[in-house]
Amino acid sequence: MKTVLSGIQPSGSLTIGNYIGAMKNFVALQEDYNSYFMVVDLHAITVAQEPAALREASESVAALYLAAGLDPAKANIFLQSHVPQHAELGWIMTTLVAMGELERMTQFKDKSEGKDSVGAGLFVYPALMAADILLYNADLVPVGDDQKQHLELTRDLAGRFNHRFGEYFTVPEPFIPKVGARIMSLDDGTKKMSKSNPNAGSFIALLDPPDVIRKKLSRATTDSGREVMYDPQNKPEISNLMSIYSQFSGLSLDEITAKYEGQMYGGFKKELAEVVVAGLEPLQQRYHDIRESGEVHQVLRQGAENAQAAAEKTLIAVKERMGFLPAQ
Ligand code: AQP
Repeated sequence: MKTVLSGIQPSGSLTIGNYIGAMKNFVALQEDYNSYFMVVDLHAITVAQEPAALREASESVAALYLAAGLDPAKANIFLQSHVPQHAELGWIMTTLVAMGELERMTQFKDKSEGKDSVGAGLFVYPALMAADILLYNADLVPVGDDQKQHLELTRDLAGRFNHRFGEYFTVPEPFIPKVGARIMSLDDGTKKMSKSNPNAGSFIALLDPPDVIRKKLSRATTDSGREVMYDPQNKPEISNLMSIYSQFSGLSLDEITAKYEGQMYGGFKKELAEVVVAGLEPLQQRYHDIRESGEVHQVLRQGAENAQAAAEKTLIAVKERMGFLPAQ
């Protein structure tokens, strides 16, 4: 059976972008793959996190995984920091990656832009991400479009290791959805929706109450013009709202275009809000039940135990190939 792996950072409240671009696909893929889905807390600390907020967000992301439909009987669900092999292989990957490769990463450029001081962790983040994937010899990595470049680098590092130390790592393939791989910000159709955006009006969080969702969508920026028409080049903002509509309703973009032909943006946005509210309601209900039950802790314990067993095997093989003297 092939292996799938992915993760989401507990660096804020998960957005519908994280859901559409990543989580929704995790749920579908667990049916046919040996699955590892992590809460990547070691990645989250590459930008400053307040300890209480990190703790809360880590548990919350794990509960959202379950609420969205990840099943611990089918998938290993765990926190990255509970499996120390990630940090160890991460260091090894840091020694294989070149500074120039890391300097080319657009996410690093975006996240460090305009900052007086940038942590070295943010710079070497892609080496840790490579380790996450290679530890389990994942065949497939479901991610949104923004992670494509990091995945390319992972593929290069797997090939580099195999070339220098002998074939060992599987070279992973990205799994990027055709529609919804880059949900854009509600206040700027040229920027990706991000959970750490300080303007909460720029994203819809999966746990936003219905009235907040309605307000955010009614205020969402729209392009000039009035036609509800899918044209990401010339009408990025209305096209983005149409992608969201499509993802939550199951209607195709053509069907949505036909449905709103001749109508104004206002009516479309109102109905979109109801589609999103209805789509999120069952997930929110399940989330609150899961948090109340406390079941997350047992799921994370079992997930970490399984993950550690697989990760340790890889690490032993990697260290042996690289010439580390085994502990006797
Ligand atoms: N706007 C988006 N559209 C589609 N997919 C998205 N993803 C993120 N934003 C969008 C996908 O969600 C997964 C988890 O992302 P992450 O937590 O590892 O960090 P990120 O990619 O940097 O996402 P955010 O929300 O922008 O987080 P912050 O603000 O903390 O940096 C990934 O598969 C990602 O592609």
